[in-house]
Amino acid sequence: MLGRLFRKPGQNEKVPPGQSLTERFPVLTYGPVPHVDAQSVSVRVFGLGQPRESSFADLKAMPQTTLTRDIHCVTHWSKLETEWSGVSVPDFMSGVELDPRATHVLVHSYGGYTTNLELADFLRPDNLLTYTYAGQPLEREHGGPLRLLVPHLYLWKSAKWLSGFEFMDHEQLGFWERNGYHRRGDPFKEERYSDD
Ligand SMILES: Nc1nc2c(c(=O)[nH]1)N[C@H]1C(S)=C(S)[C@@H](COP(=O)(O)O)O[C@H]1N2
Ligand SMILES: [Mo]
Repeated sequence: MLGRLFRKPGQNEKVPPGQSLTERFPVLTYGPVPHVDAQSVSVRVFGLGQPRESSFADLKAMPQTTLTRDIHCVTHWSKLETEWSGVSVPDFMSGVELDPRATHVLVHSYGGYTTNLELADFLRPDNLLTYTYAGQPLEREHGGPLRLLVPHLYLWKSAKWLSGFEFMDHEQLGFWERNGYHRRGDPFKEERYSDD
């Protein structure tokens, strides 16, 4: 409610504070873009969870979900109503037995990128292992063939070129979180940097 009072006239309430809308889809990648082909992609579950490896074909055989969600990048752009398809994290995890001590996950990507999530932020039906953007196969620079989408947090949590989920009983910071970004990254709370 306070947000409403302080919002600039005409500002869309779907746009978090400090963000501007873009129609474009900027690419933000640290380091080189890895080459991953759909035939060899594999998503590993390891750490405090029953080990499992899922191929692209395995993912296609799971229930499929299409979602339209707003995305928010910490570099101040937001894009409304983007459409993604793939497997929701709860559907992906329905066959995985987690150790009851697991409280956090470290998401891994081909190329070495990582990002951390609390289990409650991970196990949401809005989170997708996604390979289709706007009805088209996900472009390589946007994480194709497979990326994670975590639309309720800043986009650095949406790991491109997804390779695995490592479950842990403590928080281990990922790449950007070790380099000054906030451990959680809620755009509506402006959790941009670790001292926010
Ligand atoms: N593997 C990997 N995933 C990544 C990144 C990266 O550098 N490597 N950058 C993150 C950041 S900081 C952002 S803002 C988004 C950008 O996604 P986009 O390039 O599709 O816009 O991807 C996130 N996922
Ligand atoms: Mo980012």
